[in-house]
Amino acid sequence: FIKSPSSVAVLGVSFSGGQPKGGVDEGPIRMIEHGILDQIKDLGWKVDHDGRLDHYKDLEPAEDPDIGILKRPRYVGAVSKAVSEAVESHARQGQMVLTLGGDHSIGLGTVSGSTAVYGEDTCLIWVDAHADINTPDSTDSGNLHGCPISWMLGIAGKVEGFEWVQPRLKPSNLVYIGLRDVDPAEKRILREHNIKAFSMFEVDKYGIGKVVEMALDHVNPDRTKPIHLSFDVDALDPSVAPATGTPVRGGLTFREGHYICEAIAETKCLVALDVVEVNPLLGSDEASWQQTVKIGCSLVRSALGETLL
Ligand code: 6HN
Ligand code: MN
Ligand code: MN
Ligand code: MN
Repeated sequence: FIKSPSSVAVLGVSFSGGQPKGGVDEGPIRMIEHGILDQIKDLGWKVDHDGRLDHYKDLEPAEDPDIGILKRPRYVGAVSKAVSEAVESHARQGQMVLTLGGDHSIGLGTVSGSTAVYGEDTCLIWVDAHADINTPDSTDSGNLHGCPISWMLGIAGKVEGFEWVQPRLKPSNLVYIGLRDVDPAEKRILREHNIKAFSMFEVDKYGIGKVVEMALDHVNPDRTKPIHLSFDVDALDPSVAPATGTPVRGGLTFREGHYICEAIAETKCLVALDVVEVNPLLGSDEASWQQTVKIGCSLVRSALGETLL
């Protein structure tokens, strides 16, 4: 893979079907209005964005009845398939791929696109309050943004809409940072598959510098493999990023969140970045959603090489 690509493709995925709250589909447009495209250009990147936000409305099935308790399974499956194809085609051209979400169900698409190109070397760093590894059988909510990783690992079983998925992610190439709201069934899955996770407990115990170093040592000891970073803004403390659908107290500080992105940028191994779950319709007032949009943009800049000095 190209260690320092010069061009970044930006995908705006205006999708909220993986969870019940409206507004998360407005994350991409608000980040673009805040100037993220020019900010990336100012960092020296060539930006490939066609000005289109993909709502994938044409992929919405006329009827999409629940399967068990799974909500909008065919729509979520079809959108992730389209996202996967888009990410794959940009990555094949040697571009960095930045995906602005949208709810985290689209992570199935972005990561599938990366693994299609980079194969089983692909490392996935999932920064989140949640593990998003429920299977269709284990989910209590039926919200598919809580399930994408189970498909990547091939433990989800057969569900209509997801026949296209090729599970190409090795459990040993996955690492989490920021966890603090993990369902009992998810804890069992993490243990069963020996998946490395740094919860807020480890962040407090070792400090973020050590945690990121240990996370990288686990998935990418020689810093030679391509990294996909999927950043759910609810990993940040709700005082830092309030406008998100499933906030959980006790999260990452502003600096800890940015440090993760800066340290990954420093490896020069980043090939794809997702910033998801920014919901401008949530948050108590105008200032709180604007703050969240702004942080989404600054996380992107940090991951794409903005430094403090
Ligand atoms: N996210 N574990 C819960 C569920 O519904 O399965 C929460 C999932 C949250 C997902 O924030 O991307
Ligand atoms: Mn394009
Ligand atoms: Mn998530
Ligand atoms: Mn989350």
